Amino acid sequence: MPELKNVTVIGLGYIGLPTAALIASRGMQVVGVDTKEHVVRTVGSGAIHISEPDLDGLVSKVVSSGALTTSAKPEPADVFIIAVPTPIDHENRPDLSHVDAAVESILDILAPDNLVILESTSPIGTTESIARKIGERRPDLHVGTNGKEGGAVHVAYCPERVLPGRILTELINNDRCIGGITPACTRLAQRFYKMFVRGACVATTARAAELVKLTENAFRDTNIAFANELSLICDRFDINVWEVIDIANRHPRVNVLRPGPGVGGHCIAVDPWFIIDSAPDLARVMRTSREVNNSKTKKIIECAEALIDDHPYANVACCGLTFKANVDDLRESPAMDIALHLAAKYGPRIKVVEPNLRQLPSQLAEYRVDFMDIDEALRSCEIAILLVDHDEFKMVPLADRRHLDVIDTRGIWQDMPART
Ligand code: SAJ
Repeated sequence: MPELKNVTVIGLGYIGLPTAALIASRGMQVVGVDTKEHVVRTVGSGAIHISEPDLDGLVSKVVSSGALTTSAKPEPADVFIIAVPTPIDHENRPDLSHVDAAVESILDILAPDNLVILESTSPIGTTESIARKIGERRPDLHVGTNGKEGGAVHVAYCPERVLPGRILTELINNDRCIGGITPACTRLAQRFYKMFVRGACVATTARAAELVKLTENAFRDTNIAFANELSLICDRFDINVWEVIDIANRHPRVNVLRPGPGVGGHCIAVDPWFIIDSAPDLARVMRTSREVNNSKTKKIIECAEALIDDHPYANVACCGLTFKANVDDLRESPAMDIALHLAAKYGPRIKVVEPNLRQLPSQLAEYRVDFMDIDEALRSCEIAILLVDHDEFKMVPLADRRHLDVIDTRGIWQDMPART
């Protein structure tokens, strides 16, 4: 049985770092690798460079015990986990350059019995192409199955599925989907994940596992698009969309998601393109959903401009910048796009409130907008564009916001009468 004691995790971002720390806390020796020098240094000193509940304590503990160390380049190990970004380019096509670089960086140090796992969201066929590359560049190694002398290199795909804000809990408790390029690879990867995952480790093929991950996020994107489309239909007929959803969801088989200012983050707004790019002629609902969700951001900008232009002397509070509630993550954030657009057009009349950031992001600073807390914004503004449903905003009582003209993109300031 191959050893699974030493692990190298390539990529110390939102997934790689919590994964490395969790594995290190389960008795394995882990080396975390990143191309960014400040990440290697920060994590190596026991601190963290991202914000995620309870991660700081765990990283500090495993670094001080010596179970987690960091390095700028991969070191020989029993298991290699690749958790690097897979963005899309300006034509919405998958950019796999970080995965390619990660594979390249381990080719020379791979040894018989190693297990290579890809966790990054990837187009169908990526794991098989990694196995092919290893086979071509290291003909001395048997990839996938044991050769005559034994000691294969095993290759598998196991997508991350955790929700930012709940990463450590979900890393342990969520079910995992594991697809090797051969059944032997799947079995070894299952053995590895069972060492730290409490959820089920469900076996499938590498290609199916790749599509499972893309399906999960494309499904959510499509469902959010339905809610966003419904919000536009309600606006046209002057019907409260939040009330419609609330009542429709009392049907036992209906669960409409929440409309918003568009879909953000590095996953839901990106991953459907991986399917659309692979099967453009078939993925029609998914493409339309992406378009609907993107167009919702433009619609909010238009509505905000119309309201602000109607009140030429009003100050405007942009409430929230992050891509979703109670995180500090600005990646692909529609709220940020809207605030930037309004700041560029209205300058110092725009006041920005973001309780999860310590200072105004530099892109906004150049427009001379003020950064303030929600209490000050309520005192100094006549208009509020509510962009993110942070807890701090939910707690604002009606009496403190009655004087405002509000565009509530998240439905948290609706104050609907009780109906039952
Ligand atoms: N959103 C809405 N309406 C909703 C739900 C979400 O507008 O009803 C918006 C959010 O405001 C945000 C975006 O969608 O802008 C995405 O937020 P999210 O909470 O739905 O998802 P993420 O991006 O934080 O995490 C997702 C999760 N995937 C699914 O729920 C299927 C997570 O489990 C994945 O691990 C993660 O993507 C990922 O890394 O792929």
